[in-house]
Amino acid sequence: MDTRSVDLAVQEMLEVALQNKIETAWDRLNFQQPQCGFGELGLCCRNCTQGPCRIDPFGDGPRKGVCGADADTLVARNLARSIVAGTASHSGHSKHLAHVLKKWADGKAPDYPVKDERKLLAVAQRHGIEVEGKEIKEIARSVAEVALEDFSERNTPIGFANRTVTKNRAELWNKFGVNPVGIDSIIAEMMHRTTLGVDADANNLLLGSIAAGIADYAGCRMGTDLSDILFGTPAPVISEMNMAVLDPKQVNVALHGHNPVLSDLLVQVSREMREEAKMAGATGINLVGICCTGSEVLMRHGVPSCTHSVSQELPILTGVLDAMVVDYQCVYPSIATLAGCYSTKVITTMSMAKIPGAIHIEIHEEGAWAKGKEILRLAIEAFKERAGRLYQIPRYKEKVVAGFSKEAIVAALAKLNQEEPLQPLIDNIVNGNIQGICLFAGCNNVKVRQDENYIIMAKELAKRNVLLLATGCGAGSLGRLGFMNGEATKAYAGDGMKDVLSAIGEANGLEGPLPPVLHLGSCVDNSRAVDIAVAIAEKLGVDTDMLPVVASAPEYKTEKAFSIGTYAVALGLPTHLGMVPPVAGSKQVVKTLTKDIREITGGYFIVETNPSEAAKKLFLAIQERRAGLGL
Ligand code: BF8
Repeated sequence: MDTRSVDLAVQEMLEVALQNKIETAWDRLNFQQPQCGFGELGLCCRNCTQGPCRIDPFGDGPRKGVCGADADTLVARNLARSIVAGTASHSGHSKHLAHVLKKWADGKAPDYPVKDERKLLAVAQRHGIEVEGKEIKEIARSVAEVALEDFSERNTPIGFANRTVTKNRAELWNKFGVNPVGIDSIIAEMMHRTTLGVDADANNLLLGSIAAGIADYAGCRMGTDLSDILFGTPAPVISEMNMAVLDPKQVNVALHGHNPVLSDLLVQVSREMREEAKMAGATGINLVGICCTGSEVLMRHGVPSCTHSVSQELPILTGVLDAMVVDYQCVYPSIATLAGCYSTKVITTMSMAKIPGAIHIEIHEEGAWAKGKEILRLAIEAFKERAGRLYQIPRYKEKVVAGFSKEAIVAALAKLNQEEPLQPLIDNIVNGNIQGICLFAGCNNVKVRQDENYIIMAKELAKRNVLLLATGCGAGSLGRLGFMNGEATKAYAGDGMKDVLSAIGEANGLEGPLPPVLHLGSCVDNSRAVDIAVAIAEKLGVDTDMLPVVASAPEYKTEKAFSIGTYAVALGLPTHLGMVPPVAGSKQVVKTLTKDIREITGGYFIVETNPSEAAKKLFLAIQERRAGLGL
């Protein structure tokens, strides 16, 4: 058994790496052994130059850092900084989108017109913006300004968080003093609080972290809303996933990173460049996705996804990838080194995200189209260079149905009940055909056999009639391994859920049932899951902590995953982590996160590294919630 990945395409390419002595993330993990035990427990502090300080978890050595901070303070402070970094990433992404929207409204970004006016109006009205008799550009400017206002400190809590959750939830956040007044302001405050000699109270630091998590939710929600406005709200689309989506006869371009500002534009530009590619001897331009940018263009354009997260280096090894175009986040710098062995061009595009060895072509909203052409021309040149060279493309790929925005789900349900679209879903939760909902979020992590936790948990939960939602690389895992099509429903869903998904499929004129795992999009699109949960809660007249809804990050790795998990808990969800987070050095922090926090938000963390056990624990949490609702 290959202990590195379940994915056969990844296994095949890792063999190629071995034969050609090419180093991958898996090799580098080995080179790192043994990894620092203090770091793994959260017991290392580098926050001042009297350190680095380490605390002995066994109690024989030092119990305090030079300043006197104990294990609880260190662990809570380190965790807080991770969550804040995640919040800064998601909200940086959404701030970028707000600037694009504003520039378009001001006539400075003609390549970025509003594509979904209906969503623009809906978001505007949600934020109390007058829309009657106003031009689209004027409304767009107001929405962008309202979004940008959410970053700085004001007298009111963040709109993109507070206007999109239940009223009760927002009040509860106020009551416990965890409702931040600005995204950037809580990021700055938490950086301040975690420097030497500020906040030493672990629980207080954790409450601050919850506030940062709520700001992260606002950033994600803003990212989703503004992307939908600019590039269109996703609707169901059929595509494919895994490395066989690469085509040796075409110019293959991988879009990697997170922000659709670049990738969506390249999808459009590529249509114009097809003839140029043909003149170079290619049959066309084949765009494929990697990671969350891949999900963005899959959801809106059906661009197939090639691979995800820890296996991002491997498409280069096929020998047919002509360019990898990246924006930011989760892009391993190793790709530029690796590409040096092939004809692949790695192209960085953002001033804040350069990689030594890559070609840098900076994209700004002004003149973006021309830059997009320049990038694709480089890919066409690389295609010419690889003529006659050997290649090896794994033959694996799976059909996926993606594009499940909340709007798309409601539209599909409306075919069963036009007046009350959510009612059929609620009826089936009440009668038990659907026991509950589990959101799979997060990454792959090279420390876990890639995709294994997702697959085991998805099978266990689907057979127990739990409807699965997925985002980010979690959606990638489940898509690449065949969980996102109607056949998967027949293979894995329990009878009750099978009936429901078949009825929805039939009512919508599909050839089969909906998939058992609905692809909601990229990681910022975890906000779509919140949107669905809030809609159900409001329909039932309860808060989100009463719902049989749980979240899981079976193979997470990034700081962004910490912040998403934190906002899931802030919303009241039992939230599973499939890897032990670096908090085990503090009993107090562990207790607060897994038990005491429940008294405040209703949510809590479940840490379980065994995927079958994790599925059982989540199912139990769902049963507890059902009992609470009298179901
Ligand atoms: O934001 S799931 S490895 S790609 S962090 Fe990154 Fe994790 Fe993938 Fe997208 Ni999300």
